[in-house]
Amino acid sequence: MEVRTLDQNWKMRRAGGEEWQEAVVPGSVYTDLLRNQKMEDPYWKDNEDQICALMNADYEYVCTFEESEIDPYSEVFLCFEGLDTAAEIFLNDTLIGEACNMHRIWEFDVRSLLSADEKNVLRILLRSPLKYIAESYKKYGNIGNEDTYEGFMHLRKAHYMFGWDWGAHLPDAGIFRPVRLCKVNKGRIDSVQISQTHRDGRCILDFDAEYAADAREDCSIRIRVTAPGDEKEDTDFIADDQQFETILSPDGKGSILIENPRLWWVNGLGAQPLYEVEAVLFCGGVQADSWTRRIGLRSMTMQREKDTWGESFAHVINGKPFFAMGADYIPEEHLLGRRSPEKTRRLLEDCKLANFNVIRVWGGGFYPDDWFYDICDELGLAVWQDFMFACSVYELTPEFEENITREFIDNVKRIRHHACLALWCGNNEMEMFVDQRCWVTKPTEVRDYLLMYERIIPGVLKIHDPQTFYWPASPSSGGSFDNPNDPDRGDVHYWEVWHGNKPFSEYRKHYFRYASEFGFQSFPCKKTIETFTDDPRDWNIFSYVMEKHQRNYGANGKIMNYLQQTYRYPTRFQDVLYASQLLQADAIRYGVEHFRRNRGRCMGAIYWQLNDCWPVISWSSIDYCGRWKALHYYAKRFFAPILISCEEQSWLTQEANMNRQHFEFEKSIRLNVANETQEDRRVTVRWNLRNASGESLREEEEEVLVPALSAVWLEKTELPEVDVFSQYVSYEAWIGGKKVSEGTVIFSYPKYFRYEDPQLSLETDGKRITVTAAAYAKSVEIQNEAEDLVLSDNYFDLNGGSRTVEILRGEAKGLRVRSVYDL
Ligand code: BMA
Repeated sequence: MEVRTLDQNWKMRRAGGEEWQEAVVPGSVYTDLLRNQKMEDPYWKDNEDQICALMNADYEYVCTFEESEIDPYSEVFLCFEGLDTAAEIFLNDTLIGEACNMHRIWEFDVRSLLSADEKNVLRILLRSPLKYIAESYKKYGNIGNEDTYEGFMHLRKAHYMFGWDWGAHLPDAGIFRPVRLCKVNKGRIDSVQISQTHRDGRCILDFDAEYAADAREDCSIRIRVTAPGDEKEDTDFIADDQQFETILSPDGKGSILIENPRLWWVNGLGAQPLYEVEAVLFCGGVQADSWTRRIGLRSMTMQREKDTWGESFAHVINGKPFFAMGADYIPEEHLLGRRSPEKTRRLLEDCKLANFNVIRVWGGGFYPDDWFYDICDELGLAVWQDFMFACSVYELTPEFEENITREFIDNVKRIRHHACLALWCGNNEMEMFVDQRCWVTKPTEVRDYLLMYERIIPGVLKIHDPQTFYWPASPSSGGSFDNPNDPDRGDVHYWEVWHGNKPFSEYRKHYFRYASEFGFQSFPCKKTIETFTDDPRDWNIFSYVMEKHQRNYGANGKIMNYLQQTYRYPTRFQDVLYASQLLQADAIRYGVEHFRRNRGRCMGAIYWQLNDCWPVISWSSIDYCGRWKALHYYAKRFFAPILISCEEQSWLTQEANMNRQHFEFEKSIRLNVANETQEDRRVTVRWNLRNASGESLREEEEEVLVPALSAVWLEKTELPEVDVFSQYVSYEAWIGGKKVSEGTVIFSYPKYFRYEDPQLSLETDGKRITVTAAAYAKSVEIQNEAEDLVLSDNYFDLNGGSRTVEILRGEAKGLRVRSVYDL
């Protein structure tokens, strides 16, 4: 098949308008308007409102192209890999088709319409998404979350584009993925399904090719699998460029046996070797088409076994259950034309830097681009993939069913071969949602739910991807409204901390099997705020602009409420931002360390949320501009392969009220070392009781054997005499003379602790920065003028003395440093 990408000679305009603008395809209406200066920056102050209104109009795109060679081809079609969303497509003034689902791949036969003599004109009319959902709302009503425009669920367009509790109302539209002109010569490979069987150190690859040919009897498909080149760190490797070949049977089936396969592992458990699979279709001895993908040799599923607590829920790779460490991923942009592989790579590399091994693609966005999965394959990030349904009830009309079934097939076929694909999940929070609505729910709502997520999707997967684990919803306990958010089975979304206003010590009261959502908000840093307002009067968290960029109603006040529980009242805007980030980081650390200490019972900590799609106040650990919040550095530490953590009993954990009779609370520590690697580790655990200057008052040391993939508790130590205002405990884990993990713990609230002035100072040679403290310094932040530094570590505690960190990104210009002492 000959494929030509139509990415030149595009223009666009508001439908029926006079003036044509230059357009970039793939891209989007908003990015074209912005580039042509027909629109203001949608993220600036409250520009969003007027920019949203632009989507009350229809837009048209036109492309002219020449195509002289048509006759020799048996089939010629146009393939749209992503059309957002309601569109009519015309070629040379003839309507060739309509599209109404941004998640689908659309193909239209155009052989008879193409002209070989004259220029061809391709015209795409994009219908207003706002009008579309308003009309559907009139017809079907609305059952869904209130942050999003009415009727959003009736259009197969990423829901967040119509608003979310972290998303603006910016329903961009456009041709957001490539348009291709495809000419078939005798035959075409649609796709190849590859299944793997691992037994006795061998891997059998089974192939099932879907292909079309003018004369099947003259055709054959050759499969060639090429092993990856040698990598220094992998000593098991046998030979360079090993190749395996087979010819498929006429019905497209065949197998290859790979002895000594180099297994693909998630980050932290091993390497990510990727094998190339190439299928070539020969028709009449001539190459007619080819299809190439990269795969990883591995088995990956979920373990669900009855046990003393209920039923386990854990990822298993190559037979090894592992603890899931990561975050929930939302779309990276509101302006779809601004997506790029480079941005995604940087975000995902930052996940790897923070020791992630899993990422959950949340169901209210769109199925990510191919490059997302390619990068996850390379980095060893296992993907929990939701189907795109979230927080609403859908009308399962026959047309809707047909539309979503095509969507499932397109995406399953597009994504299934990826090594990183850990599981498919039916939807986000729908089972819980319908379950909670039981008393108002129409019987059809329950029926449609069951049809969509427990019949239609499993039916598609049975045919197109039977090897990947399917989970009906997130959260779920296995489906059919059987207590979907059960803490003892399946995955849990836990929101009592934050939405329920419970203190973050509350995490320790729960022992979920797999927490797939729990989160805490913070403000982004000042430079990111300056991307949406430069007016100093807005630099107050209760200003109109700051509340416009906060989509969880009233939540800037919620941050303040949590802040008063922990820190002293920060009077400067800059300090509020810093304190809010520490609060968020500590909240999530509290949860994750507790979950990892209880490894075995709990097997996953996926926090809400990784990223942002515009500059906003949210639960993200990396903001829209790519800047790391304190949480991302904390994640790097609390997701470390070897983690030492402390379950302390303190004033904070017991929420003791000092103004009541019998004001007393336990003061103790209980250390734990978690080992999320495949090797047993001999760990030296050291802890010190220290005064506020950082001087040691008591030192204890212990050797502990921490078996691979386990967490080991040390004995509890009571510290009844500790002065909660001026003494603290530091703890460290050492392996072979190297400190691998550490932390500190106090026994009151940070706001009551009498920090001494650590007189922090910095030195740098441009590549590294050394920070020195004269006393105990908590959550030391090093920042540059541009606030875009990425360091090997930041927001860490110092027991006095110095620490040198590496600069991974950004320039050591205008450096400054602060710690909790400064609040
Ligand atoms: C969960 C998610 C999102 C939401 C987040 C924060 O429920 O599934 O829908 O943005 O919480 O409220």
